[in-house]
Amino acid sequence: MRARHPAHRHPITTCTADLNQNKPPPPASATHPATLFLLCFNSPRSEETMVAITVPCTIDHIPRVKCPKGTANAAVPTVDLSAPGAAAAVADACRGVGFFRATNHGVPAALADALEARAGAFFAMPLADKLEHASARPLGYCSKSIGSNGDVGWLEYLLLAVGSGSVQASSLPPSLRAALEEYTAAVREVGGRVLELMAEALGLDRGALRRLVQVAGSDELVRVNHYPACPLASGVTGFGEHTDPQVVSVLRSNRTGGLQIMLRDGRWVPVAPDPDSLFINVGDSLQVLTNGRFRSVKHRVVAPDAGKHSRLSVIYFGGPAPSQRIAPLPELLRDGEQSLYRDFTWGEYKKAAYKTRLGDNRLAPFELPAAAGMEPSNSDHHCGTNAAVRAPPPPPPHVGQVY
Ligand SMILES: O=C(O)CCC(=O)C(=O)O
Repeated sequence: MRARHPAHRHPITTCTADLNQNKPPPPASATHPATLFLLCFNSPRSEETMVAITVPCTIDHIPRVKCPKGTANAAVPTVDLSAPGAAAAVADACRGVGFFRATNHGVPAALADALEARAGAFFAMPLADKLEHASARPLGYCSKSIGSNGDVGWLEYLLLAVGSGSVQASSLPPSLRAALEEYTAAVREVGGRVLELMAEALGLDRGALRRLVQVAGSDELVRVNHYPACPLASGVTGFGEHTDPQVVSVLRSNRTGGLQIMLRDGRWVPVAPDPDSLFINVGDSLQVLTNGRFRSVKHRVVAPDAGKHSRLSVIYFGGPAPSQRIAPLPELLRDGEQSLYRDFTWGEYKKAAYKTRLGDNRLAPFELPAAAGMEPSNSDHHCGTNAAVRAPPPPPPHVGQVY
């Protein structure tokens, strides 16, 4: 269980605001954040604001991150995917932050714009209509609950399977489904190309990583997140800190910020929104496949404050087939290099991940003693004024020059 600073935690026991309509809460709640109770985004009838959330839950605040101007942007590497040195630049970013901005990715802006418009229209529908798409948990529509272990955030989302390249969303409005399919196919291609660049930089067969996540039966997902402006308080958690368990994630957002990543020294930095770029995350599985050479990145999202535009993000997650063994690729291991992880399959990892909280270090149970000290612990540490800046963890053995 994550340690939470009480000042950053709000028990949620009463519902006062509607996710769609951003109606303000009663003044009493607004002036006494510790008694902000029962956060309710939607009622079954969207025009009403009263709700019933029967299970008590909490929502966190994300402390304000203060970074000198320019520092945040400088912390996020940019890779021009069409440039000759792209493979080396991708690998550098993955060994460092585990995250980068990809430019010249080739996804037409019109596809992203169309999806943004269709998704916006979907999330503007009354809750009752959206809930018609909520029956296939964990897939489908969901409001504010993330996973099944009590994590909540100020968002609603669609989580869909991408089967053999096409989005499994037969019940969605046809225009949204078509926009999602077109966009996802294009972004999936970018994910595949990025995996090829990574493989090239690691000295592997060019298709070695791509084949793991883009084969029949692989576990690919697309998630569309909608974070409305939060009228209850400032700095409310939209999506709590976590790493992505898959191999690779490809994210795009609209012009509303909120995404933050954790650097290797433990500092959090905001990621400036850039709808023209895609953002690539290294996932836990890629960390294991590379025996720690590439590092999965912890990230989180702050919901927009009252009066701001909603944030809309779309993420393609490239995960392997359930039976795929996740272990360091033998071609990467140097003489005498030990695996930092015990073997597992993607199916086992996913099952284990579903039992954890969002912010838990899900790889910890799979780490072998050689990995001890490599992974920053999962305790709270924040950047800026509330930062406890850590020294970078020691590199795993033989990671000096990967390529
Ligand atoms: O909305 C974002 O920018 C990130 C969301 C995220 O981390 C996720 O959906 O896993």
